[in-house]
Amino acid sequence: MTDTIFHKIIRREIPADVVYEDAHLIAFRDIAPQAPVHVLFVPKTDIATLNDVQPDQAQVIGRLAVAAADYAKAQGFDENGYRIVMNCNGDGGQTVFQVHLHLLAGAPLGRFGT
Ligand code: IU
Repeated sequence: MTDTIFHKIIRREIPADVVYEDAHLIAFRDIAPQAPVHVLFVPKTDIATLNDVQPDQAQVIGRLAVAAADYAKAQGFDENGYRIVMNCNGDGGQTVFQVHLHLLAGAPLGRFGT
């Protein structure tokens, strides 16, 4: 397993603007927000990319999605909407190799793909 900046945030060795944490995951504001609200949901289980998720780890990813939706709902974004994104490897734009989910909200978001 490669130690990443997100592992250091999970261990509270470096600061982050944490908005939610439980036994399974941590959520904190992205340092370079791409929307008015940009929060990262990171599991405490070591998984580098979506490619590495094993069948018995499906719940790890499911928890990220549920936590992101719960946060979005609590912040009042459920009606207008929001986006969740998971980047994978180089072409997907992944830069930190501990799997994570982006929540983007707070404004109409542009289309994406290129
Ligand atoms: P990506 O999906 O791996 O590209 O997302 C990594 C995100 O982590 C990216 O949006 C960075 O701005 C963000 N980030 C951060 O919030 N704090 C950090 O210390 C570092 C990256 I390094």
